[in-house]
Amino acid sequence: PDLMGIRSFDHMEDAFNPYRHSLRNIDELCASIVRSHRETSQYRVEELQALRWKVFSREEIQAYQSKSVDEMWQYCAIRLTDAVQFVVEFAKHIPGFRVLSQNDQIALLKTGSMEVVLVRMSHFFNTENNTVFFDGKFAGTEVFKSLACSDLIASVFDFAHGMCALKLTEHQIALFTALVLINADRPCLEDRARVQRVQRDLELGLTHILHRDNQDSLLHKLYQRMAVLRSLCSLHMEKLRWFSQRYPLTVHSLFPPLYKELFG
Ligand code: CLR
Repeated sequence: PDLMGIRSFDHMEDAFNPYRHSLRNIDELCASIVRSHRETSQYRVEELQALRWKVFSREEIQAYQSKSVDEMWQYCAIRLTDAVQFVVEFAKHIPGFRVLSQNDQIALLKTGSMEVVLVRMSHFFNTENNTVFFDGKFAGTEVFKSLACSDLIASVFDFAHGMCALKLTEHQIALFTALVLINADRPCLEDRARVQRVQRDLELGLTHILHRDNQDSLLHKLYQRMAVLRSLCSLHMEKLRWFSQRYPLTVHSLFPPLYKELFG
């Protein structure tokens, strides 16, 4: 009977423990993701804040506008690839990402890295004059005119504007971008069940953070943003296909290998 008593006590502890255990784990998971996000943000919030009103002059804008299509594409592809590299670093530090197979890690990065860059863009965006931090100063859509894809640029700027309106905290952005990356619905996954388990933990983490911040209603809005992201990225791929048909040599010999590997 004594043993039984201990066992049933154990059992009660067990029934209690998964909850306490998972809560502690989720706190740890969130903390670790926030840390990775911070360490892989290209600029600090204060740095960017200080540069907020540094915009390109008319002459500088004209210089960007008179670049050739392929020169400007190459230039932007390099800037984007830099940003993607930080996202890859971020991914590598997400506890659940490391345990996935190499194949699945690459599959997730192929579809998710650009989406994360676009979410991160909101930190580099000034809604008061609709400009984004690019090449050392803040640039409006007109700076990207020579890319010849004004619809994509307008949509990307709209998206950034919408993200800014949500006024997410650094913690919320960190969890949201981790969730954008680790998504079991992506194509070409080997071990979908495993990705799903990691995704669930991240969803718990995001829900937990939003609840703690008294902003449960944001969850729905964030899922809506995910759908918009998906369409933006297919537009990006479409533009890249269009561009590489016209300038195959530029893409082949001048684009960063990582850009081609992920999007080509
Ligand atoms: C996003 C957040 C990153 C830093 C960063 C670097 C490059 C920026 C990017 C941000 C936002 C989008 C951006 C990009 C360079 C070019 C690209 C401004 C701020 C624009 C939208 C042009 C895209 C052109 C493609 C069609 C090649 O941490």
